[in-house]
Amino acid sequence: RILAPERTMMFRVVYMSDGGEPCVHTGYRIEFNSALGPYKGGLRFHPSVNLGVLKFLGFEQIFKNSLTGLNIGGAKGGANFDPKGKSDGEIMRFCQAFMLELHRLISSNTDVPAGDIGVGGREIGYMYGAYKKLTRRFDGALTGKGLSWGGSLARTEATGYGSVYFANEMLATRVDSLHGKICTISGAGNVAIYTAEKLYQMQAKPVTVSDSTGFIYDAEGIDVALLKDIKEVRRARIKEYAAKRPGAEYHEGCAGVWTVKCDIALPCATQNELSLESAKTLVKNGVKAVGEGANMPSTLDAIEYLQKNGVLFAPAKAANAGGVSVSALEMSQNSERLAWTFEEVDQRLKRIMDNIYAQSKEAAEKYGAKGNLLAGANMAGFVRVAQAMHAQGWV
Ligand code: NDP
Ligand code: 2IT
Repeated sequence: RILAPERTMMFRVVYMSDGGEPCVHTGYRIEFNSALGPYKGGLRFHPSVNLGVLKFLGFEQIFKNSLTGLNIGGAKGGANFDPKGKSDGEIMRFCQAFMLELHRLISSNTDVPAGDIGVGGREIGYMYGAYKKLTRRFDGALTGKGLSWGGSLARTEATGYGSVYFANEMLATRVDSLHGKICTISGAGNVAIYTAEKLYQMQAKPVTVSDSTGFIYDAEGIDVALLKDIKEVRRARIKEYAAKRPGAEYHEGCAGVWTVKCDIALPCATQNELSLESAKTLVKNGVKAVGEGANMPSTLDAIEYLQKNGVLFAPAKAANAGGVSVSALEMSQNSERLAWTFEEVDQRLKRIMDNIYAQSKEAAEKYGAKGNLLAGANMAGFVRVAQAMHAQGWV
């Protein structure tokens, strides 16, 4: 029962390009499991989006959301739309066209989408505006909203910050910490940026970022303000980073990021980006821990190799659960029509991440996989969903 999504929706999305042409895309929403709460999970806009990709993401989301301990079910959606190179007007028209269908499926108590690859604050804004117009409702039907219209402080930072909190907890089991560690990060989007920011706060040094065309190596440490300006303000390619920062190197090819020597590797771009070959290189270079910021970035054989070689491994559904956790905190704030301070949300995020770590560790011990956080996170997440499904009958 848990393997089959409760509901799978596919719909046509047509918007007008700046040249006046109709552009046709496929939109999706997979409402996978509602045992623990309203369907919850992000929307991905990327040319690679198809039913298979969204099903794996939605399936992962069920157990991730369970681990948060909050009342959220699992879902994922998106479209095979490429935001790269599109004008602001084209993005707005696409988001509005997407919501012409999606508004029928969502609301604060049924299904609550958020961002993922290619969907950030700008896209959520355009989608929320269209949702409001179509439904006459100002409710928490989307998370990741702007701060003046129902968004939560610390949602933008949450996934990256949370994955760093998780990594620090994991290192503590070896009486170690992030202090003084050299870290490599892949990706240069939302998760990568706030992973880098939090690493500095923990006295670690991020030295790489990447996008789908290449990677930056900055031995001095990634300049987060410059990275934000390039990615969040100007929406440019990371190649520009090297042009603006003396001493930084740009290399073609994103997989090369794992050849840079580091203590801790944090894949924060996309699925299957860290292969067995990359895992071997990391181990050869003395990596101590790998923390997954992205969803399923490491291939299964890479994970096995890392674990067999004594590398601490933080699995995605546990390590990157900070984003959806703060989304659920945004839903709470919307329900009570109040906004909490940054410190309050951040403290709750830290407590949730510490709890996810503890649950994953304990479940691994309880079910005979001591030290294996991947198995522990899967089992701890599964048990809560399975118990709720049993209690609610065969529906
Ligand atoms: P963004 O769109 O902000 O950034 C994505 C980054 O990953 C970009 O640098 C992009 O490069 C790179 N990337 C995307 N696809 C590929 C690819 N096929 N090969 C190489 N690089 C690629 O997305 P997010 O930072 O939000 O998401 C990153 C990952 O984190 C995803 O796996 C997502 O599912 C996961 N995640 C996100 C959460 C969130 O709250 N946003 C929460 C939990 C997990 P380019 O610009 O060249 O495409
Ligand atoms: O993969 C994920 O957890 C997300 N993209 C965030 C989902 C959410 O609802 O905040």
